Amino acid sequence: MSEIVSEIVAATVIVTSPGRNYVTLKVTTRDGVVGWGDATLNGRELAVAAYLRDHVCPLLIGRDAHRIEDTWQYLYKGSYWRRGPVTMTAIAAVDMALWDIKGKIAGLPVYQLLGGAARDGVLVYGHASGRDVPEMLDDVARYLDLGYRAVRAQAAVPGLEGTYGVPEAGQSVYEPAGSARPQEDYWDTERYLRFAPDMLGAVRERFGFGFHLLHDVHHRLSPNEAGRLGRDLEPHRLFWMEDPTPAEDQSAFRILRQHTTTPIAVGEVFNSIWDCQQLITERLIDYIRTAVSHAGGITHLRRIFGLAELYGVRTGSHGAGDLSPVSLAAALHVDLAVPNFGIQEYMGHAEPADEVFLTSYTFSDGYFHPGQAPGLGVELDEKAAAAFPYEPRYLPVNRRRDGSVHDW
Ligand code: GCO
Ligand code: MG
Repeated sequence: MSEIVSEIVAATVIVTSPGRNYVTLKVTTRDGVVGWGDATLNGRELAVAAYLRDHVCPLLIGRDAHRIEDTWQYLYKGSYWRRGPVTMTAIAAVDMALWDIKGKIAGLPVYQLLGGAARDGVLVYGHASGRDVPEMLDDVARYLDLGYRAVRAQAAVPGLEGTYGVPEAGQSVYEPAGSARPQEDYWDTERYLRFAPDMLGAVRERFGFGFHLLHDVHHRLSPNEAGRLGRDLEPHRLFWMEDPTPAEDQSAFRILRQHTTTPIAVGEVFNSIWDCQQLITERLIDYIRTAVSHAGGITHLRRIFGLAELYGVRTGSHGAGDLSPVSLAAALHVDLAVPNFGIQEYMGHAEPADEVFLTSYTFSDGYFHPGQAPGLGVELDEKAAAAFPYEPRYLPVNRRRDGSVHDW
C-alpha cells in the first residue's frame, strides 16, 4: 500500500434538529483537519445515522482522507449491496467530508479542485406558494423583489385539504408535516389538472415572461395525464415541469415526451447514475435533478452530470430544506464548475439552522456563489447542535377519495 498522506483518526455522526432533522458526518484527520458531510434522509434519518455509525465509520479509521475515489469505490462495491437511498446517502456524506478536507488542506474552495469556475454565479430558483392564487401571486412578487430570476410556483388546489408545496396557516415550512405518524393528505388528480394551468397562467398574466417559471408535480400523474398537463402549460413557457410521473418508471417518459414540449426535470429520488441512465441516454428529460446528498456525493454527482452533458441534458440539483447547508454548499461548488449547469433549487433553511451551520455562500442578483473559504465553506457548531435534539417526523402520505394510497 502507498504511504498515507492524511490519516483519518475519527468519524462521528451528529443528529440535530434546528427547525428540522439533519444528520451530519464529521471526519477528522491526524493533523486535526475536519470535514463535514450531509447524511440527511428526510423521514428516515436514523437509518443513515446507524448505517454510518455501525458499518462505515469504523472502516474510515486509518484510511487516507485524500483517496476520495478509492474510498467511494470501497464503500460502494465493497458492501456488495449496492445503491438505495440509505447506502448512497451514507456514501455521499463520506464523499462530501473528504472533498471538504482536501479543499482545506489545499487551501482552496472545492470548486477550484473541480476545474475552477465555469461561470460567475449559480442561477437559483426560490419557492413561492400560497393557500390560494392571490396569496401565491404575492409570494412570487416577493421573490422577484428580492432579485430572483427564477421562481417555482405552487398553490393549494381548491377542494383539497392540503396540497404539496403549501405550508399550513402560520407555518413557514410545508414538510415534514407529521410528527410520530405521517399526516394523511387527500389527493384528486382531476381537480389538480383543471387548476394547475390556470394557476400558472395567472403568474404569467400578472408578471409577464421576463423570469423563469417552474412547477413541481411531485410524481403524481400517469404518463398520459402528464402529457395533457404539459400541453396545457405550453403557452406559459415553463422552465420545467418537475417530476410529472413516478420517477422509477423510466420508460413512461417515452409516452409523455410524445405529447408535450414543456421541458421535463426529474431526479430528486434517484440515488445513482443507473437510476437515470435511460432517461439521459434516450433524451427523455431536459434536466437531471439528483441531490448531492442522496446520489453518492460530489464524486458521483459529477459522473451523472458528465453523462448528462453527453446527451444535452442540463443540471438542476435538488436543494430542498431537508438537504442541510452542507449539501447546498457542495451542490453550489459542483454547479459553478460543470459545463452543463442548468439551475439550482434554493428552498432555504428554517431560522435556527444558521445557529448550527455557519455558511460562506452568498446570494446576489438572482445568483448564488459558494464563497472562497477553503473546502466546502460550511462549519457545524457542535455545541449549538446539541441544543436541538432529534424529533421523529414523517413526510405526509396521500390518499384518494376512496381511501387508497396515491403517490405523494
Ligand atoms: C423539491 C422536493 C422536496 C421534497 C423533499 C422530500 O422539489 O424541493 O420535491 O420538496 O418533497 O425533499 O424530502
Ligand atoms: Mg420536487
